[in-house]
Amino acid sequence: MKSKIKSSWAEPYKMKVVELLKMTDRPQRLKSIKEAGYNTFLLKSEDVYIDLLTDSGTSAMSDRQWAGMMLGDEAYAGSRNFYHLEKVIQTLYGYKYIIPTHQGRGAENILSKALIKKGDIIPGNMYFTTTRLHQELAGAKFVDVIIDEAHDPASEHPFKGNVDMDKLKQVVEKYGAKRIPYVCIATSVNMAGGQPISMQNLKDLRAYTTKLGIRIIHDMTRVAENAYFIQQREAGYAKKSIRAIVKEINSYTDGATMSAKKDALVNIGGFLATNEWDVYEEARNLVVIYEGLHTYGGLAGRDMEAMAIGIEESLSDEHIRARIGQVEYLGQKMLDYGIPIVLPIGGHGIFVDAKKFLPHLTQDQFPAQTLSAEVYLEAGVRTMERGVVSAGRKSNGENYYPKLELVRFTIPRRVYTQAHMDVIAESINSVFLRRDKIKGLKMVYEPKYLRFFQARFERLK
Ligand code: PLI
Repeated sequence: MKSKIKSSWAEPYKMKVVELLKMTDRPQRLKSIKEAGYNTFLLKSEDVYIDLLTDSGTSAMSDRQWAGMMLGDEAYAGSRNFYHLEKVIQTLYGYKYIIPTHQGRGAENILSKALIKKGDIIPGNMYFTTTRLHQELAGAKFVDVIIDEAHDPASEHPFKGNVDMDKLKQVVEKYGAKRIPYVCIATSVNMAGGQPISMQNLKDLRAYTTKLGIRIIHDMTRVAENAYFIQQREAGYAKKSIRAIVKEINSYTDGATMSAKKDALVNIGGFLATNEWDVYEEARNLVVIYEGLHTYGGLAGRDMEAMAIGIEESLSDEHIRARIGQVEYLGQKMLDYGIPIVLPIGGHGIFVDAKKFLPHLTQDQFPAQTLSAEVYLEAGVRTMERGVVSAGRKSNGENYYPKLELVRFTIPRRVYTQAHMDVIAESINSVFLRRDKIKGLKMVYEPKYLRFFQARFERLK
């Protein structure tokens, strides 16, 4: 088969510092994965060769960001780095009021507490683990209104993150607009495989929700990556910059939560943003309970400085082209080997379809968890389950059985090389060649919340 690998995505940076990696052999890895209960979250990082667990907090910061950290103003209140960050967010993202938080879920907690009443409904373009849990803990029920194509790994719809407007209208008719404090919209929908939402869909959503007086809250964790896909795929955007597209996306929304650990190129940090004074006022009251004063929100001054600089760097067209170019390179190599992956290739990683990869396992035998453990065993590459384990249980105790049973190969930003991508593709291919002999897992320990982080498994005989 002729490969469609593009060769024009070279990085707009060079290396100044490197981190040495430990190489392991198979017996060591077998011991490590058994000790970790076949859960890659419980592996020690030093036992991992290429770490694709997440793109969260794993970016390499630039020399400008590191220099910025030396400019940290560690005052308890009113740090100058807060004002810098506030200005960057207002200017580049276009939101009015900003509250820093220690990371994304800190913002989700505060936002959910500020806006949700018991019995409320939150429609959204697919769930995210922490986001939905905070909505549920605040008393709401999440309803998925993403288009059906998002649940089909093989569908090549260019905007699988789109909201199905008919599904949303049905939710509004069923529950009434008064019970919907906001629609929760993620850009680059993580659980769907890093799939974008289109600008047209956002415009339609804005027009519809404005009529009903319903807010749109934007999970903008990977907004720059979404903007890249709009630039590449949506009519009228090819000549617009990532900066301009990001600002336009945000302009159709009323507020945002952000995990700056992804797009914004920092190892820790996040924020809550809103255009409404009342919401800001309530969130500013809450942040002092859960995070810290509203001018630091659980962060050091130096962290806010690194974030301000990272946000600017993340919106460069050259950066995002190289970033997604690398992900596409890996995805295309896997396709060349015949590995079943979610299509189109998403923004932050490659999502392997574990149901297709291991068709002899039922979902109760945790195909994605199993495959993730096997990939580690094969070559020390750490990935993450995004299937039935991540989906967790409903409030009535029943398991959610998501259609998507995926293993996520998430690519940290500015960290690994093209040769690393080759090793990753070769390792998954080696597992693919012996897939018929792979046995499933049983769960032997299940934590109460967000079980995928700490659950333990044993291999089925
Ligand atoms: O990990 P946090 O608390 O900074 O952010 C939570 C969070 C919110 N929204 C989205 C879309 C996320 O992807 C997200 C965190 N994601 C992680 C940790 C990931 O590995 O994908």
